[in-house]
Amino acid sequence: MRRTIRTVPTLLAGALIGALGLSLTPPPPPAAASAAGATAGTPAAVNGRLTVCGVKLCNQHGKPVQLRGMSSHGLQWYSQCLTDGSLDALAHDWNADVLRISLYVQEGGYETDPRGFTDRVHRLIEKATARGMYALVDWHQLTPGDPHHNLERARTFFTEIARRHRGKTNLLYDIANEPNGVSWSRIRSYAEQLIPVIRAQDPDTPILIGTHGWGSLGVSDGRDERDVVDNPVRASNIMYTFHFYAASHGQEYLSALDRASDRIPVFVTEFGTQEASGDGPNDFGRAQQYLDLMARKKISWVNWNYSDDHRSGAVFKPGTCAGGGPWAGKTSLKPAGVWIRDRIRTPDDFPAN
Ligand code: IDC
Repeated sequence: MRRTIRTVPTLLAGALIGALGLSLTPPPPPAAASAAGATAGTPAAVNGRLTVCGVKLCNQHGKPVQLRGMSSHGLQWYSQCLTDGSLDALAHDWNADVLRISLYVQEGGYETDPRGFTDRVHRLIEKATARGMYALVDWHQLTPGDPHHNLERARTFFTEIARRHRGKTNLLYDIANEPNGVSWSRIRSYAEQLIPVIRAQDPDTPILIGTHGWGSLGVSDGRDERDVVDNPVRASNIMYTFHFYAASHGQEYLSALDRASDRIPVFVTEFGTQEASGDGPNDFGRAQQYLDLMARKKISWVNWNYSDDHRSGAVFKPGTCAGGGPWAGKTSLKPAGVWIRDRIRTPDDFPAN
């Protein structure tokens, strides 16, 4: 059986939970995967439906888990990097638990072709499901930064996604990538309008909410996590997102993540080992500090990004996607790709505590 999501304590409990998961409650095979019979022992099969438990994310047995995986680049630009071969590599060579499906709303994304982009997301959810990964559907609003700008579009999009996929146990919804230029209270009001729309279709899938200051818990606006702690979104089974870029965001961000994750459920839905532009030199030392913190506290994370964009944060070398790989192994990877693949593949860096 392949190694999957890390639970507490690490190896023994992982094996035990895996065994329990398979013997007591065999997960129903997802429709798309049953033909291939490929899902037994995968992260999504072993851990099943995820639920927010206190400040953690728990599997179907109530054990805190940490998901690790990759974000796509914008679907409007880099769909060619999301092939059957590349997703096989992500699931079976990288051993990723989760694929974040990054649906830009502007910049040539969803708003230009709602039908076409919604169908692309449907297909990618099925591909992640067939490979036993969690599918994190990312409503990638960015410019403008006020999520209310896209509220009607989000209602339409998530209503269809939630209705179509509500029978699945491997989904997560991220309803606002990086709100910016707006107060926390404005984001909160957006979340409180959209969440009931999603819950009406699918009452159980965890919902992730972007925080102010580009997902910095307010830090980049000179604020901090207390805005959220003092005024949480009035809904259950939700988490708040935090984003960082290690070469740009140092101790102040790290401390905010550490403090916040003691008080509210936090999911790092995007980070890079380089600068906030997604480019420039990597700071692997600083990035490892974040990873150590997230391992210790079972904070799930997703790295930006699984494409061959020229920037240093895109894991593949330019030309890889047009050339159809090679996807597995290290030959096609930039330094950030080699580094992050190692950290997704390896078991817990930290002993249980
Ligand atoms: C970048 C992309 C780049 C694109 C730009 C604007 O790499 O190709 O032109 O967005 O859309 C984020 C955002 C993410 C950014 C990334 C790197 O969520 O969309 O991608 N980043 O700048 N937040 C911090 C960094």
